[in-house]
Amino acid sequence: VLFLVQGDYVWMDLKTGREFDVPIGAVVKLCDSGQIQVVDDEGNEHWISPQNASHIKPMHPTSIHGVEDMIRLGDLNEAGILRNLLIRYREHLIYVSVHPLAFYYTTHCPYWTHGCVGGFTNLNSCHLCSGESGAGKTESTKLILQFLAAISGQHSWIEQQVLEANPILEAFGNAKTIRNDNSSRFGKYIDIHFNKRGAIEGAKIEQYLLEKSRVCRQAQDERNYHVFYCMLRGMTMEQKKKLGLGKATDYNYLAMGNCTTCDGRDDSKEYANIRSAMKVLMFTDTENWEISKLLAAILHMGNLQYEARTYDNLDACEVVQSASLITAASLLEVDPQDVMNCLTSRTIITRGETVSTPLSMEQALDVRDAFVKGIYGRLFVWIVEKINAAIYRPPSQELKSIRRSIGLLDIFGFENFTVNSFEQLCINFANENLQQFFVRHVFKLEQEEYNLENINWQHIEFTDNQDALDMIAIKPMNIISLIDEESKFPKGTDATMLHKLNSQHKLNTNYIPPKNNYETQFGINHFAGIVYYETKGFLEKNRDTLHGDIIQLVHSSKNKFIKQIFQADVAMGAETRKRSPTLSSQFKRSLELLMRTLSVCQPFFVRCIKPNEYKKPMLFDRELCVRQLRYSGMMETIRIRRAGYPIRYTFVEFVDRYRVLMPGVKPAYKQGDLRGTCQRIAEAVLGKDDDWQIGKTKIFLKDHHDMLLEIERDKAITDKVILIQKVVRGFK
Ligand code: AOV
Ligand code: MG
Repeated sequence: VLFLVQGDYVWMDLKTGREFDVPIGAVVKLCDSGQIQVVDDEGNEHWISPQNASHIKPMHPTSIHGVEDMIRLGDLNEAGILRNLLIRYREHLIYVSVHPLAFYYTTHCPYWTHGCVGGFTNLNSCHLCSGESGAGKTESTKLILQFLAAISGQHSWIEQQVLEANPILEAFGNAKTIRNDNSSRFGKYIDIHFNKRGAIEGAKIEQYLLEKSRVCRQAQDERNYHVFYCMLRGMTMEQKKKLGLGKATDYNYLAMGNCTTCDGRDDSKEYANIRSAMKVLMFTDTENWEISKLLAAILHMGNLQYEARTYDNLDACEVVQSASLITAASLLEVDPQDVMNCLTSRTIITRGETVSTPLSMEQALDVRDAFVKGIYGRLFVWIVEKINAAIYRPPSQELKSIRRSIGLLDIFGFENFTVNSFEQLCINFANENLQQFFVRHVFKLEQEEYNLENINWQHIEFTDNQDALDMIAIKPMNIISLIDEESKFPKGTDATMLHKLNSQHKLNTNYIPPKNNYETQFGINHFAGIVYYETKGFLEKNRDTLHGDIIQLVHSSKNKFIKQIFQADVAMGAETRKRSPTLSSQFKRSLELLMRTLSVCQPFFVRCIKPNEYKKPMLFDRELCVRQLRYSGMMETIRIRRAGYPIRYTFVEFVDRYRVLMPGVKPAYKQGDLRGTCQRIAEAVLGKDDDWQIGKTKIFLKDHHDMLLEIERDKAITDKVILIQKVVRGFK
């Protein structure tokens, strides 16, 4: 029988049976003649009758006002975790931690003072932000970076340069989407290098797969990359005049989503920030101007008008003579007539003869868009290289061994739109990879180690996304490889590709084939939910090639900058270009390299949870949060952490660190029976029956054991120092 008084906190389970319903916190308002009135965390009142008394349970005191470190919750279940998130969210203390396997970090960063930065371990560390689009990965990455800069305490030029790289990357690589007003449309890994005094001495940025299609196409209520709008708002009239520029609504490439402004963003102020950041990163005025010229040329290209024509019964078209054409050509420093020819016909060599065939209107538009995407994509890569040139210092041979680094990974989050295309497949594939890295690290390797060391251990069930990942990219005939194969096949179309995917995978539970022969989409059951992909345009996007006439046009340009960013393409030659790797294979390769880099670091996982789907402050959607907690594996993570032994030392490490706690114990290298010595020390300090274990090569401890050992060690060392001081004084 529950004895409750007014003001008591309880869990209330209304037993609705809905999938994402978990018990909600509530406070008792009235107890009256057997009936209890409670107010739940969302402010709703309920009367609970005596026969429903089993619907309420008392709340553990730790859940009443919340805790900073989630592992300390007494009610360590979904309801407890969810309420803790809610409390932190309401109080604007959004960060909580579950150190060290997985964590959300707090504003006070208790976690930082542990092993990660405080006492540099031998291992470099990496911090992986994950969560769906808009959850807060980029903001967290920025906070971590600022924190690292603050503790490094130098305020050096290089440190400022590392910090200022971000506004530039965001200007060119972020955009407003319906999920996030500042959505990253590329992935980045920043490796920050520290010298042996712990000061930042440089960094290196790796970028992954910018969504180029956005330059030409945006969905309703979405924008192109920020930089375009900033430029149009922030430039002087005179500069704009030189580039022939007007306002955002004048350009097809900017106005397609019917949204040229973004609430809460001041594009003109942002422009000033971008410019000053570029100065810090050593972009010269000339370079800046050249970049603006290319951006302006892109906008003018998007305004070209076409007219359909028929030549010899062939569908053809012409570019209408217009100011846009003349300005675009003059900014690209090419002949307008060449631009026209390039965009409306294609040169092919058959039987040694060069012939020019006209392009249909649709093809011509595709060629134009491909050119524009080609320019923007290469510009982005050039900008990242330019930034790296300013902030990256290769280590000298002598420094290599002592330099420490901390890597920060911020990729594009899991996405599911009404219409999803090839880009979403790549983005979600990357997230699937990251999730597997997490699962491997937290569950698989963990349990493997317990087994190898013969540790008594209760196996914990966890959801493994390996099967989905195998189907997407690992096993033979995986989805990516089939798309790739079809992209290389001259007669391949999006339809033949879908057919192959169906026949190969229709029986796989992670694959959802189209319902009928007319449907052009397939579905994948990702760890974070089912996503349907529209296959139209898949092959073209994956091939990502520019035809020879365009390269020739660039080659003929007098603009040194555009020639520079296309340098590799011009040098390549037509045949090599045709065989150059597809987008998905390049992306897959760069993800593999990334995973390899991460696997030799000590990882820290930052799990970002999105409170609501409406980009609104102070709106906590319980169901959405539970869903994210579940698919990200938070419950299992906490369970494994509670049941497991997060701290472990090899026998040598343990003996050498803690032998001060037992008089007369010799250093490890003088020990015959290391295991026995470990055991003796642990029994003496931690007690024989406490829950620590000794394996074949390591000793396994809980957090509180580690804390106790450290406190005792501190005491022992201080005592020794006092003793030595006494002895020294005694001698005097
Ligand atoms: P994302 O990086 O995870 O999405 P962001 O880090 O860009 O998401 O966060 C989205 C928005 O949420 C930000 O612009 C802020 O308005 C708000 N926000 C996130 N974290 C915080 C915070 N710590 N404090 C205050 N507001 C925050 V994407 O890049 O779309 O996957 O591709
Ligand atoms: Mg982001």
